Amino acid sequence: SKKVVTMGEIMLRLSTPGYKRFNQAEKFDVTYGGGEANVAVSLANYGLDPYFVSKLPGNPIGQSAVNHLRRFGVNTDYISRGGERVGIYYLEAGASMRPSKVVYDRANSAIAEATLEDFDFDSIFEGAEWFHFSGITPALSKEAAKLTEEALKAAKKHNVTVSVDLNYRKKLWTPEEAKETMSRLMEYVDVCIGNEEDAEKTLGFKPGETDVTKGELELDGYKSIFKQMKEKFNFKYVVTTLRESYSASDNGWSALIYDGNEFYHSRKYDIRIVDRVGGGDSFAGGLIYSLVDGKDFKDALEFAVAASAMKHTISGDFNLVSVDEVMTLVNGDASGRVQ
Ligand code: KDG
Repeated sequence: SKKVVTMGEIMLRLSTPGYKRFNQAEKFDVTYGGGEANVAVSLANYGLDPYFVSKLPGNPIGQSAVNHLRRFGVNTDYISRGGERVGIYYLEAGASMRPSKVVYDRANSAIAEATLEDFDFDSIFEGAEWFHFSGITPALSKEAAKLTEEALKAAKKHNVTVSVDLNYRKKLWTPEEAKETMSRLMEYVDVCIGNEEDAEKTLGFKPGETDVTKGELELDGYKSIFKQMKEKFNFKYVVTTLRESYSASDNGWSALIYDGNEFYHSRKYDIRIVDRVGGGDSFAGGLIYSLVDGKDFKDALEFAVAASAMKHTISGDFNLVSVDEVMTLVNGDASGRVQ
């Protein structure tokens, strides 16, 4: 099956059970997650051969993170072992009008301190079809930004298609820092995924003032941004998910893709949120799987948005759904479809 590579940080995730606030919790639910690791798990579920590139300490917590990835079918051969610590993120699940809270404890994690000697990018990208990274990895440290850039160079040398999820994380860097690094990395990218905030904070794009007529989803704003992005960086596709809240308990979930000629807005789903963490990653996973599989970009978008709609019903960071389950939602009259 097809080799796909993702690179980033996997963290220990400690979440309060039963929607408790941090202050109330007497125990945490334990799992592992991280943007690019989550994408790799999606790809494993769809039958591809995903390799996650990272660094984790040789201690039992690092080993548990590795085991967790293996359990869900991710190849861990390129995870370098060493360093001091596994990053942690604490999650207080939100409900209704109370948003989720995330607290990071990840400074000086093994991957944030990794160096070029930890990886042999030539063998990593040998025979690979696709490389996915996100704006989280280069935000971890100067070394991690350098690593990302070297990985991208090697990927291009091996003719590997590259996708990015811009994933701006305000707790990791400022828009100025993000722009400096991310603009440089965009020259290697074929498929760019990011919402309006990501596009502004990591690349400095805003809708042109005369371009927007306040549509239902402010699609005009996206169209304006996507055109500018395509023009500046010559991406093959520019893509975003669109979240629309229309009542306290329901959310409209859809996506938009631009191929330089045409904008395609997907079907919309009415999602009930069990766990929204990893929703964006499950979207990226669905899109990458479909494009590697040779689907047309509209079908790829429909698969990706259905896959990520399903992720919202699953607790933990990982999207544990199969191609058949996603296709049932795409093809059928499964409940939750709005239009
Ligand atoms: O996309 C999900 C991620 O936000 C979550 O896994 C935590 O990797 C994480 C991050 O850096 O925010």
